[in-house]
Amino acid sequence: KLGASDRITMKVLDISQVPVDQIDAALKRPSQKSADAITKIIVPIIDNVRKNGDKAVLEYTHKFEKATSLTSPVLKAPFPESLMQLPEETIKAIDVSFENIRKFHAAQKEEKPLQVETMPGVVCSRFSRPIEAVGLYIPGGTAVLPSTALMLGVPAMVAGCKKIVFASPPRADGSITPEIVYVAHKVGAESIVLAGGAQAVAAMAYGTESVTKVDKILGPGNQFVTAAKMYVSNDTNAGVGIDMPAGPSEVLVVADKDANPAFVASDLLSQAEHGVDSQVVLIAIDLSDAELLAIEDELHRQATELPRVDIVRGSIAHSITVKVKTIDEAMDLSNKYAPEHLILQIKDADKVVEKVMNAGSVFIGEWTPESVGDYSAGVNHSLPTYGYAKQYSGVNLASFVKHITSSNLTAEGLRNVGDAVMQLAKVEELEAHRRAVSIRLEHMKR
Ligand code: HSO
Ligand code: ZN
Repeated sequence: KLGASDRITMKVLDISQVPVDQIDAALKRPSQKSADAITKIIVPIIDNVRKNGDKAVLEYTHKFEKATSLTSPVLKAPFPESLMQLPEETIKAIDVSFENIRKFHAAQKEEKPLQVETMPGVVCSRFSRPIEAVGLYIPGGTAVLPSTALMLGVPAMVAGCKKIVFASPPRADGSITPEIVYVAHKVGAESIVLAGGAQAVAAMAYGTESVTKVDKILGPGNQFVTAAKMYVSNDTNAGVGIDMPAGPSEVLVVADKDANPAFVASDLLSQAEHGVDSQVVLIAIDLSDAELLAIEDELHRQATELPRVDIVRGSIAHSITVKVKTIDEAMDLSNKYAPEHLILQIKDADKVVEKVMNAGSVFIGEWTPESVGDYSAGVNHSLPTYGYAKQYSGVNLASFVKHITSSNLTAEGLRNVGDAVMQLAKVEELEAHRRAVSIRLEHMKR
């Protein structure tokens, strides 16, 4: 029998009773290890991979993944059928999800270049081109995540990236999860780097004898992966971009009297089971004590039934419920928190979407659990965490392309805009700039 202290429950704060700074403090993300400490660990690894290539990558994989039988850090396409043997149901699930993700990301394609005539004869355009080589990091750790392979691989394929490189830590026997190999095959990946952590990031950033150098590295990972991504993206010798800083996964659920307590609890828990550092927040709008208790009871009951209950205990320990009176109070808090996932289990949820200012992805209404978006609806699950939803978008088609602009002027166009250019060049005292226009205007008069 469980004692009261074993009850899995979130701390409750009422905004009408607690000062704002206390609410803010409670909504702080669990703190991360100091950047300095992480950098000290990753820099030697990155340097070693950069200098010694495959040999260094293999050493780390032998050491950290215990995959001592591996003799090459890369698995090249075509991937043998034997490495993607899967149950029929799994193939079907991957195929359905693949197709929905493909459709939603294909719809983000800009059919034709954007073109605007800003003045008569002055035409400005913008067009996009795929990033040639992308490195997609699929984390290992406590769960295998073939869904992340889909979320990164499908848009890369739709965008038309020529070289798609996967990286994922192998299992101790040196193999890679067959689901990930199957997804790599479906998106046309050229190779899978059998490594994790900073060593995988470094291998893709600089290239090795067998790892293809990429132009951009995307995908979530632990603090070492994130720090390594930041580090290589700051190294002009690498010439590599990254998607966004990543932190532990999180969800914020807004629920009112209409919400089904079992649904609310299930959504909180599906995020809480990701890792002990995950954070879940419930904003309860005008719930009576009995209504809130119904959610808390459900949370405890469902949590104790989960195989990952121990992880859930960890994440629920730093998660909170905030009681508010109105939708506006709820949305103000949510926008301040800027959750990776925002779930609206409220009456007329679709009408509240216009109040959403900061969030990675929104799940609207009682029939939309976050897990549909995690896997199969078609939206991307690689999203900004840690409050970065204030300035970053989640992974989308644009993450895999560059936008290039062009200008095209006629003689009339140059006559129309030339004075402005020459005057500003004068102000900046850049005479060659001014002359590039004046020489042409004089030429026209001849
Ligand atoms: N909720 C996670 C994605 C995920 N869930 C993968 C299950 N598998 C971060 O958005
Ligand atoms: Zn998830």
